[in-house]
Amino acid sequence: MSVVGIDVGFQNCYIAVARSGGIETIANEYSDRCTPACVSLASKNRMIGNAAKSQIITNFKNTVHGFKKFHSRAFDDPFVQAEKPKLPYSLHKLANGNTGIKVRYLEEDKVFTVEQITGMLLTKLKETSENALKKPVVDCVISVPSFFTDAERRSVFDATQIAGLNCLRLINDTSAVALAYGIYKQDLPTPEERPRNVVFVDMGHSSFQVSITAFHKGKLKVLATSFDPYLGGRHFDEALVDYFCEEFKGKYKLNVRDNPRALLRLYQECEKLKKLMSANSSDLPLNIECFMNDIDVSSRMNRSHFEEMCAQYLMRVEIPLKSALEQSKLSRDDIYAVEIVGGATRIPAIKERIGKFFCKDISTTLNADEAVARGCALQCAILSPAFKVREFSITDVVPFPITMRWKSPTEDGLGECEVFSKNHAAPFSKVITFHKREPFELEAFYSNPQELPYPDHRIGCFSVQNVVPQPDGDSSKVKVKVRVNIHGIFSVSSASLIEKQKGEGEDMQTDSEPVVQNEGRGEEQVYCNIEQHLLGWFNCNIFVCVFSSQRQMIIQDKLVKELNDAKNAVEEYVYDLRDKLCGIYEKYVTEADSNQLTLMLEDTEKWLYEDGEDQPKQVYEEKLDALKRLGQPIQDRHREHEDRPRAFEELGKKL
Ligand code: ATP
Ligand code: K
Ligand code: MG
Repeated sequence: MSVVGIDVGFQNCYIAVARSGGIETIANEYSDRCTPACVSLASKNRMIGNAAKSQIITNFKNTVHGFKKFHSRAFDDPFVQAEKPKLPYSLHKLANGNTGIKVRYLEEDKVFTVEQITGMLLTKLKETSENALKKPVVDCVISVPSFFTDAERRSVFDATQIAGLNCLRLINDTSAVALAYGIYKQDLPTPEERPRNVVFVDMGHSSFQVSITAFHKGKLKVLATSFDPYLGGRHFDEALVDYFCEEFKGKYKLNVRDNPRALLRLYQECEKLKKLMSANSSDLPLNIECFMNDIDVSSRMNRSHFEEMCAQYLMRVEIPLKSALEQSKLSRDDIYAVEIVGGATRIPAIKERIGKFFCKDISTTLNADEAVARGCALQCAILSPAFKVREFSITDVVPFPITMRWKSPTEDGLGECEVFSKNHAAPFSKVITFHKREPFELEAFYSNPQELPYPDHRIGCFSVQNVVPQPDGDSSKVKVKVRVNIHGIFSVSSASLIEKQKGEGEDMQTDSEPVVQNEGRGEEQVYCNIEQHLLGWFNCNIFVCVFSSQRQMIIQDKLVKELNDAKNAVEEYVYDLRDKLCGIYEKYVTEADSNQLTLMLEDTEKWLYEDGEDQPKQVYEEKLDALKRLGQPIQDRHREHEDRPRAFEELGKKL
């Protein structure tokens, strides 16, 4: 069984695997440990990761990136509408109102759901881990931002299923980092001692997350999380892009925003420039050749000017830090360390602000890019029965308080109560006791819509069925179990009718306020059915369809790859044999044969660029066989000759 952790970033994905030697971050076929969150659809196949990233400019309409925030978002959502004009590819409103992605694939216009696109990305990451582990990968742990709501988490979870993964846990980015920090620490306080409180800060490409976590030996407890879901490295790129667009309008009369290719190139160059400025405070050049309308553009930028331009973003760094500290009820002196991860924390002005706020030198003991993936792999190792690893328990928090409202058709007793408060421990189950004579409806929603980064505060409706009065006409006691599960997703996990015990007190009969308890003791009970309607939940029929199309796409990609390999094999053979004919093979072939073969190789090369450009696989294989029939005897003669002295030598040794 596999033990794999995947950090699915807005821009960058990392995979870590557990092996007997420990946790290891693995590289893809480009020897790159980072796989871009990018999917490119083409006329014959899909490209995913690095191959897709190289298509961003050439095939910009069909190369999808920056889609992580579209999970389960309505097309009409203001965030989606604000992103739309900035994207090189098209968005499309799906039948259920959600955001879909429209591309041209296999010579057809196609609309994919975000789950499908993320599913494609995960398929690639799965394949990369299978290549590294040399065995099938199914079990995994995947990271999500701590501010992801139920709908977003379920959407990511669906994507894992599309990719054929069994996600043991969706873990919050900062909790994965906390685990990666804590599990190897030998000197954590004992249960009697005061905890070690550590702040974890992660600023990635799209968002900013903070958590404060208390460590004891063998366990960690998240005390508070806070975030700015709309502050990340991309906003700093954008500030530069805005600046240069404006400058080039005056200086070169160029309207960069009208040219998607030029705009994409400018984004890439600005990101490079931003990274250079992190290491260098002097004036740096920006040069782009043949940028637009055959014009070369150039300009300069330095760190202090950049910081001025980004003042509005830098100002926002402190807000989540302050919020986390307040929620944790700790003082700055209680903080043992501030650990930062995520690419954008490399910006000096950001680092500085974090350090200043906590009056502390910040620590960078964790690998800023790989800590999330490593934490995911560690969590997977802990959850997997197939792997032995030190036990380490994680208590996470509920980021947004959850309220339930209930009503029944005829009985009165409409009411509501907050079942999970902010920063309540998670995963966690609670039992709510109702007194009912008939089936009733429960509605779950986030208590404070204004604090949600996600625009819909509904979670779902659950109707509790099979509820009947007691034989004596009294209302029945119905125990409903609600849960924030290991993925951070709310659910009504069961409901049961409690058989009235003889001699039980009458005080239980009223339909007053329900009692909320933590999960407890066993009683005689009959389970009720629960019918649920969740916000933004995939329906099963769609799933079947998506599964089979995902399989077809994988087969199609494989066919295209085999075809390309067959074609490349012919090309390689041609070059290889041609070189050797005038080199090492020269002595083993007559001049006439050599000339004939050279002509044939030339013809084949020409053919590859003309009629042979686009042939079925079999044609390339036959071509290669035909060449080998002539080339092989020469190669054999050469090898025989080479082997002869060696054979004599061996013989000599034996004698
Ligand atoms: P998210 O966590 O928002 O989903 P992500 O995990 O893909 O995104 P990371 O890989 O942590 O993001 O960080 C990528 C960001 O970090 C990009 O904006 C990138 O430009 C930025 N970055 C990387 N190195 C540097 C550097 N040296 N200086 C400044 N920014 C950097
Ligand atoms: K990442
Ligand atoms: Mg990240």
